[in-house]
Amino acid sequence: MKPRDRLRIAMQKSGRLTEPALELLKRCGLTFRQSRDKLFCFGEGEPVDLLLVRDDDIPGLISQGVCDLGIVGRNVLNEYRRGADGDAPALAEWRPLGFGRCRLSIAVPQDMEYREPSDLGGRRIATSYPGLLSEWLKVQDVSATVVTLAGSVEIAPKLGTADAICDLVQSGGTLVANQLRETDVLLQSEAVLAGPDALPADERGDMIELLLKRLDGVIQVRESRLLLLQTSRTSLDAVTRLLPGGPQPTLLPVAGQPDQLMLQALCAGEVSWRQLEEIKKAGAREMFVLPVEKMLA
Ligand code: PRT
Ligand code: ZN
Repeated sequence: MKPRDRLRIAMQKSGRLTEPALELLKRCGLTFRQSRDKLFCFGEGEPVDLLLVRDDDIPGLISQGVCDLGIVGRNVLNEYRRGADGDAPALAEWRPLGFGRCRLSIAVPQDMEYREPSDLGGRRIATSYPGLLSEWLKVQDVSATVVTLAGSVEIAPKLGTADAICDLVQSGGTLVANQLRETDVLLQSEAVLAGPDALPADERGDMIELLLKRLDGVIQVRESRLLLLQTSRTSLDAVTRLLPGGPQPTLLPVAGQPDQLMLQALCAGEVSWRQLEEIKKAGAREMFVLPVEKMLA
């Protein structure tokens, strides 16, 4: 294939990952002119174009060299890797992207007795992820029949075509609605940036490196929170010990209250209500958690 001088990224045309993927690329400074057939989007500023396809096709397009990178669920990428023949170029997960989170789980009818994976022995399990399921069954040393279905996996037990299922779960609502109960998690998934195992040796390799740097910056800012709080000097140690990971906090005096301090800490992830409540118990008050818009160290 003749070398391309523009980078091509495959992403889902229409589905759960489409909007957040476009938003992420936009934050990386990439904007696109949508073409009429909406399969190919030409990149306006940078030499980076998009191919909009079904998510299941993304790993194959990278493997064949039609695209240089792809944004796809880890579930789809790993399933492809299990099924890919040995001659196909290996694919790598370059970055986790922090959206499209879900898990691939085993679920059984609520009235089925289930304590451990060996209870699946001799049963039929419906899934759209035969590669990942077979691998898990092997690790668990369980012999079961894998029934591969393209969709509507959750109704298989009711239809009598399977005894259990292995499917993606997010809120768990679909399982409850189908009288199923989640028993084992095979894979924690989210959208990832996928690419070939090694960077191309031409200009596209340089472009990918540049994109990865921007992506890292965007992800770092997106996941950062600024925590502001007030504490007495005597509670300072106890409060500081509970702060979520991040660089050393900054301490500021509070006008007219010499025993009080204002603390400012950059946290490397969500700060949960529970964490806030713990920090408050340790002596903090006037707490604020703020998103970080931009950061230049
Ligand atoms: O047309 P195309 O093939 O591109 O789209 P698709 O229908 O295959 O994919 P889509 O848009 O449904 O999902 C794309 C990706 O989003 C998946 O590969 C996952 O990586 C990720 N994702 C995150 C999910 C979910 N959450 C999710 N909840 N994909 C599917 N689901 C389904 C699941 O299959 C089940 O039917 O939602 C149901 C469970 O949801 P809860 O909230 O009821 O538990
Ligand atoms: Zn799909």
